[in-house]
Amino acid sequence: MNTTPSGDIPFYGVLKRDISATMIEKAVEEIRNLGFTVVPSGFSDAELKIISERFDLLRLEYAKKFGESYLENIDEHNTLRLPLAFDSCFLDLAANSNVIEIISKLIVGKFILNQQNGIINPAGKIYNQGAWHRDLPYQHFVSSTPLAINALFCVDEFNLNNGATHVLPASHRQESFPSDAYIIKNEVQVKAAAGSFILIDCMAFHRGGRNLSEKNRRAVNHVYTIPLMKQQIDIPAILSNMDFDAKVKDLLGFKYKVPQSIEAFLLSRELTGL
Ligand SMILES: O=C(O)CCC(=O)C(=O)O
Repeated sequence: MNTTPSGDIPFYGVLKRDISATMIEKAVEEIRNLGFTVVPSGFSDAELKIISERFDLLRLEYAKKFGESYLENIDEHNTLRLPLAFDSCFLDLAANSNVIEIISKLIVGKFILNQQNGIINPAGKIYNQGAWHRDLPYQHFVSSTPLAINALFCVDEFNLNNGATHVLPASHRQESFPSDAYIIKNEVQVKAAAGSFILIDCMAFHRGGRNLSEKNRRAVNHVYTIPLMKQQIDIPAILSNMDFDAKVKDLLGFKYKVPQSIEAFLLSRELTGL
């Protein structure tokens, strides 16, 4: 009989074994197998307070810029598109070192930030993320390694009362959306502290829960994908007159802009070898 190094899990007949010692490795193992996990962001309480305040300020600024009733008419009133374009504190979320380290172990090769959205699960109201979906919607394939990962930053605590995210474990490993009975039996609701990230393989089915509390439940989602997938909004174009270090530029997709001509394509080959 064999046992783990700590000696408490007996097994036999095992030739292959996954070993996860660090927080990062444990998170990677859970996402690979179950399709989701929760990790701390490492932000201090003071930093969290700033993010929370800036989120509320941005919501006001955003509604003023795009028009509250227009946003409501197109069901965009509970979503803030690309917050990092308005306030650099949201870039710190997108570039969080725990998230980046985990994703770099999951997605083989390069990855980029595909999208960032401030999301509000409104108290006592219908939520536009409240129906089951994949973050690569309309897709029904199974891949041996993840092509896209969602990192959902909890600005507020996620609990059973305010609509913590429902996830269907291991559903990134099956092509079709399962039956009602299967979902009801197997779904789990993911509780998470304010300041943590819920990481979900984008092919795992999930949905926001019903917010039964009296306060809106705020979060910032990030989808990271292989560069082959187009960004939701052209991030390099929006941020073209801002300066970032090389790593952040790569993450934001500056290297992967669609060349506007054959000459531009050839130049990008010359510069990046891609
Ligand atoms: O708000 C939630 O709990 C889920 C969010 C979600 O479904 C998404 O970001 O794709």
